[in-house]
Amino acid sequence: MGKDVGEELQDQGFRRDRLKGSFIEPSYAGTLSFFRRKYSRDLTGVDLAVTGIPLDLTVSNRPGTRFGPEGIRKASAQHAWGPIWPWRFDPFDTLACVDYGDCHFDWGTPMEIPDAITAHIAEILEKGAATLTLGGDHFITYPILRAYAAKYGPLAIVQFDAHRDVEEGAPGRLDHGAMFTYAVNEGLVDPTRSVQVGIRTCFNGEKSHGMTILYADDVHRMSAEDVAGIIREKVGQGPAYLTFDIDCLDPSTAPGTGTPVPGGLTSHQALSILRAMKGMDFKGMDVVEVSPAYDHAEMTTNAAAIIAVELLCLKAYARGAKPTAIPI
Ligand SMILES: [Mn+2]
Repeated sequence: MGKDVGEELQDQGFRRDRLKGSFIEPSYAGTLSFFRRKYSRDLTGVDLAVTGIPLDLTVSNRPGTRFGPEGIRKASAQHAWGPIWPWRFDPFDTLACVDYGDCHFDWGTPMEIPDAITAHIAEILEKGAATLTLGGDHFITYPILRAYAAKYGPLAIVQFDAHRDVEEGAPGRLDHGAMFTYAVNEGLVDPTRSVQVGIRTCFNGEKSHGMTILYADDVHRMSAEDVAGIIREKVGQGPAYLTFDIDCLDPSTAPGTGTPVPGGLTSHQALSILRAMKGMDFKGMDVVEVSPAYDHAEMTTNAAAIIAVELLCLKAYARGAKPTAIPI
């Protein structure tokens, strides 16, 4: 558990004076930054910036994901107290991390939004920090990948999702069901090294541009270690990006999303797979499609906050974080 450093560090969202470590602050009070990180645009010494992209203009069904970043930040407060179970370390002891705030764009000029997102992520990458992005609908991953591919070349994507998001569409359309077709066609994604996990829709035949598809039924029959083993083998050693659409989880676990599909993963399944992937180091990550208006009892924002911090545990582990000997 993090140390209670007293009143002087409450409202850590703007008062904390160090980039690392976790300190106790009431979960119901204070500035609701992501896991009580400092809100800052200063990336000096920062390993990873968390940023929100409050977009819901590209959805095919229910909107509301513009409230996703706010919801995930609020839910994260109750978990921001130190070592994460069962990793037994605090990822923020290893990763210098800030909450970079949100990407801003004009909702009245939607066709300009993709470039605004790419520029927002590129300005973070240029300063040497990685990103964990809170969506926003899933379209945001495409302009994010543009920024990442400009720096690293084509990336493998590991996509947790109910949908494959590979519909055909005229380039330039804003569509959260087609953007991985655009990303593959533009050479941002290496499909032969990419894996889609938890899929349970297939409108576009069986094609996923050569990506490996692990349907939800397969995942339910497999162990977490076997799923992680396939991901690890396919991705290999090249640069990789992880995108987690919260609708990969079953609606009984995560109802607060725009296009829910029954038959998905439990939180335990998803977290077990992520934990079995330890050792993999993703260049960037996102958690998308959280739509708080359809949530109940904050169960979806809560799941998203934990998935987000476990993604940071993956990154911290790859950077040498070690489990504490102290029981937690
Ligand atoms: Mn989806």
